[in-house]
Amino acid sequence: TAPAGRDFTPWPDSFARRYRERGYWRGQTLHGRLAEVAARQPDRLALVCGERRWSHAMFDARIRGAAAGLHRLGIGRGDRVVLQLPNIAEFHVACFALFRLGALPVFALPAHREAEIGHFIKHTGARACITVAREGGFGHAALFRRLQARLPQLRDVIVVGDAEGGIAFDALDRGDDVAAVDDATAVAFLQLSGGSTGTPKLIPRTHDDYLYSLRESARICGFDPDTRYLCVLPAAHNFPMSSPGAFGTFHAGGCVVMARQPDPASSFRLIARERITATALVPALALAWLESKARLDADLSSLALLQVGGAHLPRDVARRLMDGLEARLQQVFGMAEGLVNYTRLDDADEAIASTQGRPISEDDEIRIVDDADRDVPEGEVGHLLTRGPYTIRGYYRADAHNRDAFTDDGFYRTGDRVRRLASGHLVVAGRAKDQINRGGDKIAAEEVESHLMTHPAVFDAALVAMPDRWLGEKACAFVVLRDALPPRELQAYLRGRGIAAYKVPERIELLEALPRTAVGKVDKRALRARFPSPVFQET
Ligand code: J2J
Repeated sequence: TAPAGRDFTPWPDSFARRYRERGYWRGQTLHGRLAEVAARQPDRLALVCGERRWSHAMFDARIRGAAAGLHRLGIGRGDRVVLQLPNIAEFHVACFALFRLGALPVFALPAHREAEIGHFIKHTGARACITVAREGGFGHAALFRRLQARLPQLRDVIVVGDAEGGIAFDALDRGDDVAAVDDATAVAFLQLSGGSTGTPKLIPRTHDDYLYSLRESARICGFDPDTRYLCVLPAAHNFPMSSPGAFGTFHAGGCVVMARQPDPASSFRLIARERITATALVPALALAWLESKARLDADLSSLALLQVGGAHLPRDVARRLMDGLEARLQQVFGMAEGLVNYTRLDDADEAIASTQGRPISEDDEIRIVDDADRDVPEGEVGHLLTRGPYTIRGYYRADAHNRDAFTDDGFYRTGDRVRRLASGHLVVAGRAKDQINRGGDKIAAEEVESHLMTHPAVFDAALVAMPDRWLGEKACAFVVLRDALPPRELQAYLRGRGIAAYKVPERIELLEALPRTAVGKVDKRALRARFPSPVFQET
């Protein structure tokens, strides 16, 4: 069946014209910028991965080689290619090689399994994927081969490292240079949304808009050729990719160090060895850093900037990070759909500890509204709507959903509840969308509920967030059963359906019936009220 909906919703002409006039959109592509940096400073270090150390010239050569090889496989302009890779250098080689060809990486997270990956392939009509044979004991290439049997449109399974008989990514690096596709107005890739719907939505980002957000992010965060950025969150996530992340580091001519293991001790070793200057963490990981014994004898003196974002950072944890680490703390409140807010490096300590920053751009339009889309009085909490030079106007092939997710005049409904201070800084006060933020990993309640409902013994199910000391939130499923069943079996059932492990609820509570509101909807507020403390508390 043909996917319903438009691939890309353009900005209206008047907006596009303004964004160009103001110099936000400059007609340069992501790969074009990288090639420019490589030409200007070929010998500076660009990428460190394990024992491999590549200069910008070597990185550029590998990108060109991979692009030539992918081209020979027939991959070209407009093709979608699912990327599922751990934090290794090839992640970036593959990205920029696909950009050069005008092909679109579809960014999957390493935790995704049959259900998510199968959906990405079907929904985008992907004709190839790039992955590894195995990581953390899981066979990724085998997963794609199983899916290929069902979805023959997936022609090529390309494998980094030991290809196990598949197409070896490393062997692509041969052949003549292929001319780069240089259309900065084109969609560069499909990014994953946190989502709150039954199936994950994909986010089309253009070269023009993404490059603008990278460039400004790098400036705000003071990235320059001396920046050494540690990529410890999954590289495919928008935060370590673009805020300013790895792409912002490349843009600034700095060096990205890939952390394949996310545990604090491994990161501390890399920080000391590579003299890391900046990194990005989710609050759960920042807390793990604080509590890690390895911190006491680690040399973290090079770390000048510690960014924390992706989920609510409690004020007391922010204060402990400021006291316990020499690095400047920065809160980042962003979303793959666009809008990113940063506390500024020269903000007062209290603003850094207790706000989630202010937008990148003067042209990031912010509205804070009530349930009827009327502006709330200044300083009060409301729904955050936004529109701007790097915020999408529509999801990929999702016309029906887009009518709800955007206002008629193009504002994106973030689903976040915020208030704004006189300084323009935003404070995230809660969430209206039906999502669980499990330590930065977003779980769409509806998605897991529909998987639960396919079990013959399940009559009704509702997923809500419950408080967790480490992750901030975890998922709890309230389930009404038709036939007796140990809750543990439902968790095993969900895993068997092939959904990412982080989406499997840690707790399952059996009920006689779900509480309902006057209009007959499941009363999730009542379900959440069963937990002793609220999950999300503005501090
Ligand atoms: C509270 N909630 C937050 C914060 C994100 C930079 C940083 C993060 C993301 C990201 C990103 C939060 N406090 N500091 O893409 O470029 C929640 C909000 C938001 C959703 C977006 C970036 N920072 N959030 O987390 O697309 O609910 O992007 O709408 O994964 O995470 O999730 P995602």
